[in-house]
Amino acid sequence: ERKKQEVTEAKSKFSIEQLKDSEFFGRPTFSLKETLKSKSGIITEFKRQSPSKGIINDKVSPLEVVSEYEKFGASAVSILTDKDFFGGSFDDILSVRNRINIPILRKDFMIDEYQFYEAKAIGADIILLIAACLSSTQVSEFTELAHSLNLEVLLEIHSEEELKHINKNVDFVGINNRNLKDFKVDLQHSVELKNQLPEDIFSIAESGIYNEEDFKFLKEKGFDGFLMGEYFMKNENPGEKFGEFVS
Ligand code: IGP
Repeated sequence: ERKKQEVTEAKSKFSIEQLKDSEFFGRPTFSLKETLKSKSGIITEFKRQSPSKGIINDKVSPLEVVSEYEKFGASAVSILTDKDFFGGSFDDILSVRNRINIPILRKDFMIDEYQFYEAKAIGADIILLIAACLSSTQVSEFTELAHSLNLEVLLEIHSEEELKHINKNVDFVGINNRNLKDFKVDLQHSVELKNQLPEDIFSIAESGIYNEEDFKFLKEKGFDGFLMGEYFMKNENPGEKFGEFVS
């Protein structure tokens, strides 16, 4: 509901035609399918705050953090654009787009076609679809729209029920280790879900990876990628922390 209102307000400011005229709209995008294999496999996140943790880090700028993430081998960076829950903004992506050469995931709650044009206009390469917020029809329609804009699609699931939302067109399936209702993290549950995925689809383990053991465990279980935010962001220098993690 809150998101719907936000989108309605945004639409009244810029039309889709205006978004199409923006500087980044026609740029060639970067592909996470490529960088997942050629780099660390980790999608590092820039996140100032979250509903479960409150303020995580409000002292660092997106540019200083994501440049270091890139330098130490991130396959992509995830940047929150949701303001109310996560303290993010479009500027967080706009201010770094021209400065890094790896894919950017626009992390937000996608509920309306308009947001895909926005994502493209601010310079994103990948968008997130959260199965829990969408119908199967919406997932396939939004996937088609994203692809028509050269955006890759990460579909996030958390339950067995949501496996039904997967269609062969989505580029990556993310399994959220954190339950968005009670914020509990359960890696074992994610592994069980992963074992039920179609074999040829890229799998990303998301959230609650707080140490090397968690990471190794998930890697051994065959995940192709890993989305990590807080573990790095809670440090004074998140980029450096990531550098230590991968070294
Ligand atoms: C990162 P963490 O626990 O490493 O900070 O998690 C990322 O997975 C998490 O921010 C996330 C998220 C989401 C945020 C996963 N899915 C959906 C907002 C909406």
